[in-house]
Formats: sequence, structure tokens, C-alpha cells
Amino acid sequence: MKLADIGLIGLAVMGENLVMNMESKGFTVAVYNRSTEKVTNFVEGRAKGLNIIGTYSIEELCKSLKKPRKVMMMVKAGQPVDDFIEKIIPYLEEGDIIIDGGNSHFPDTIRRTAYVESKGLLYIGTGVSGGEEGALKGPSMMPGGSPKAWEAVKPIFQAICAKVEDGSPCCDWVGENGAGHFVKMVHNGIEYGDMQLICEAYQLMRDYLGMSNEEMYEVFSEWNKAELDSYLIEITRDILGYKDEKGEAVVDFILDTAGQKGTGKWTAIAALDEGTPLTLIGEAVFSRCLSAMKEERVAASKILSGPAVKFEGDKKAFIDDIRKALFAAKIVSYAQGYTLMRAAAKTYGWNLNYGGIALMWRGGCIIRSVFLGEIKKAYDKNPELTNLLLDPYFKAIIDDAQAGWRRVCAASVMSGIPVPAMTTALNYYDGYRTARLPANLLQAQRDYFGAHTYERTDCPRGEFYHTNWTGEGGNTSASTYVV
Ligand code: NBP
Repeated sequence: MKLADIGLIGLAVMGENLVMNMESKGFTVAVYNRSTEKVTNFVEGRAKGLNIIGTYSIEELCKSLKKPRKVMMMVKAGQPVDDFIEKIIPYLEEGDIIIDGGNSHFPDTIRRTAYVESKGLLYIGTGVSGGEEGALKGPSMMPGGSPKAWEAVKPIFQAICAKVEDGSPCCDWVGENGAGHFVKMVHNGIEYGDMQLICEAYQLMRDYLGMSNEEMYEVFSEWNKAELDSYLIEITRDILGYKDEKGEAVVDFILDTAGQKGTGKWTAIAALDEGTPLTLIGEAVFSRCLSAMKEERVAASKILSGPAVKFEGDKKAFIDDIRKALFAAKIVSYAQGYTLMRAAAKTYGWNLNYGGIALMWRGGCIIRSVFLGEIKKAYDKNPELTNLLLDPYFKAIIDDAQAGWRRVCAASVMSGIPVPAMTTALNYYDGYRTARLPANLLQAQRDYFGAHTYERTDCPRGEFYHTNWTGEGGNTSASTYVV
């Protein structure tokens, strides 16, 4: 019997397309699915005549694989992954590899890597981005887990992944245990941010400038030819140009309540855990939550007042300001995302290659853009870069965009159009470049009510002082620790 190069469990949209992709690159793939009729449907349908072996039990799947055996799961994240791991382990032997290609939460991948390794096996948790089309034609892949597994998996992953113009693969080793899924999670968070920024630009054009879908289509077409060139700008253009059989714009009929599956929330929670500001992605998540409160908003719109929305001035110039605000805020969002990855790398002991991550996101995935090429250059030039905003290329862009960005935020505030992502990015930028923030007063407040102590501007860092503010408290202070 011909043995397969890899086995895949989970014949839903991602799994099926990944299998087709692997087969098209010359690999033989054995497949299995919990509901086994999907195996039959697949091997007798789309996979007919191809090097794809249908199997009807985990045992059969594992027995049909070359050594070291590689079993990849593309199933719903959560308990199903743990259940499959338990079922696969008895049929594997030392050096064999279990791969999870679903959207697993990185702490689960950290735990699973340790567990699978304790059984003498190897584990990979890999982010796979690009949806159905990416899975079939070339996704962005972010693998992490047991480093020893990478050499065996690399030829398959780098054959099926997306490639950039010079042929470089959008897949490379990210780091140990949960690093791959962490980076995928940040990717998804950044995706939330990019989408929110585009929606804010759309709302400003639609509601403040009174533009038609056709006019906005033209603007997004133009934007997609320059520095904002990206998949999300491109599909926004196409959505604005899309008409149904009656000739009506579909976008106008879509209810304004956003859904989410939780990866943006995970990213924001990770940032809170690390204590690094990730304000733009946080606002993007909360904006989806606010949008979902449709009935409440409709009721509030009849009660709460705001300024009359009226634009006066040079429309063309303001559209250019919106472009600048979008681009500058996007830079802030990536700067925040990268800062989060740096913090997590320190916490979890990962040696992340930041330029390599930009390259993995450069093609195949939802946030793919020309701009990521510039991020790669920035980190290749200086792998120790503490904040993207400090890179000369990005500093120059912000310098150029800044006045327009501020005009857009000011106009939005004055006209009552919510642009939470654009404004929070500007607030972060202004906070980050402020040498003296008002936290001296905050520390005084903490010390006043809770004897939490403070450091002084005229004393070395690390020396803590307490003042008996009311003359009634004692000299005892609280300990300084972080929960
Ligand atoms: P789904 O996320 O819909 O998962 C479907 C697969 O999970 C089927 O094989 C199904 O088996 C299996 N499954 C379920 Br559901 N519950 C199970 C259980 N309790 N025990 C065992 N198997 C179970 O498919 P997908 O959209 O192809 O996504 C697969 C993974 O890739 C997910 O983790 C997803 O988050 C991730 N991902 C998806 C996309 C995307 O664009 N869709 C992009 C990137 C990553 P059954 O056929 O027997 O029900």
C-alpha cells in the first residue's frame, strides 16, 4: 500500500481545501473526519482520482502514514482538539508529529505541546490564515511548537503556503509551544483593527461628506494603488461596487450589527495581561460590541442629541486627510501589535523573528498588504526596534500624515461621528511622545488613599516614598506588587 506524506483530520472548508492544496503540490494525503460520510463524499467527489486516501478510523489514518507520521487537525478549536489528541496518541510512536491548524487559543497550545512531548511525541500548533481561497491556493502559515518537528513539516508547509513576489514563503518557524498560535491571534486582532479603520473612513465619507457608493468605490480604487494597497482595501472597493440583480447595492441592505468569534477579544486580553497598550484593537473589538446593540442604539438615537452633521470646505482635501488618518492609525495599530508580541516573547521565552512575521503576513492572509514589506525592512534593519513608530520610514510617514489625521479626528469630534480607532491611535501617539504624563498626580492619589507609595523625580528609580497626606494616617505604606 502506498503510504501518505501527511494525514488530515477535519474535512470542513479549511481542511478540504488544504488537502487539495497539498495534493496539488505532489503530496499524498490521508484524510479522516468525525462524520465519516464526509470522507466518502470527498474521496468520491472532489478528490476522485487524486492522491488522497480516505480512511474511516483514527487507527486506519495513522497506519496509512509514512514515518515520522504527521497528523494534522483542522477541526473546531477547543475540546475537539483535546479529544482527537487523546485518540491519536495510541497509534503514534516516538518522533511522530501531531499538528493543530485550527484557531486554538495559545495557552491551550502551550499546554498541549507539553502534554504531547511528555508522551515522546512532537507537537505543532500553527496559525493558518487566508480563509477558503488561501487554504486552496496558498495560506499564510505561522507554525510553533516542538522545534524538532519543524524539519519534517517544513517541506510540506513551505510548498503549500503563499509566496511573495520574490518567491519567499509566507511560512516560517515562529517559536516554541504556543508562539505560532500567539502570532496568529495577533494577526487576527490586527485584522479587526484594519477593518474598523476602513469602516470609520467609510462612515466619514458616507455620513459626513455625503458620498455615494460609486464615489467611495473610486476613492478605495485610488487608495489601493498606493501605500494602502492591501487585500482589505481591495475587497472594500469591490463590496462598494457590488450590485444585486435589481441593480441595488448589497452593502446598503446589510444590518449594521457585527459578529465576532473571539480572537480579537483574546488579543485584547493578552495585551491587558502583558500590560501593553493595544488600544486600537481594543476599540475595534468594542466597536463590534456596540454595533451589536442595535435595538438599544436605535432607541437611544431618538433620545440623545449631538451636533448637526454638516461638512463645509474642500471635499477632495478632506478625503485625502481621511487617507492620511487611516494610514497613520494603521501604523499605530501595527506598532501596538508588535509591542504586544515583544512583551509576550519575553514572558514566554520565545525568540520571535519580527521581520519574518511581517513576511508571513505579507501574502496569503487577510491583512496582506504592501505596507508589511516596509515593516519587514524596519525589523531587518533593527531587530531590536522597541516601537515601529521610532523607525525613520514610519516616523516620516506620521510626520507627513499628522496634520490631516488631527483634522479628521477634530472634525469627527465636532460633528459627532464616532471614529474610535482613529482617535485612540492619535491619543496613543500623543501619549507615547509625551515625556511627562499626569501620572504623578495619579500616584499621589494612590498614595493618599491607599499608601501605595511613589517614586520621586529628584531621587533614583526604585526608591519608594510615602507621604502622610492628611496628617492622620501613620507612616506604614502598602507593598508594591502587581497582581
Ligand atoms: P469548523 O470550524 O466548522 O470545524 C469543522 C470540523 O470540526 C469538522 O471536521 C467537524 O466534524 C469537526 N468537529 C466539530 Br464542528 N465538533 C467536533 C467535535 N466535537 N469532535 C470532533 N470533531 C468536531 O471548520 P473550518 O471553518 O474548516 O475551520 C477549521 C479550523 O480552522 C477551526 O479551528 C477554525 O477556527 C480554523 N480556521 C478557519 C478559517 C475559515 O475561514 N473558516 C480560517 C482560518 C482558520 P463533523 O464534520 O463531524 O461535524
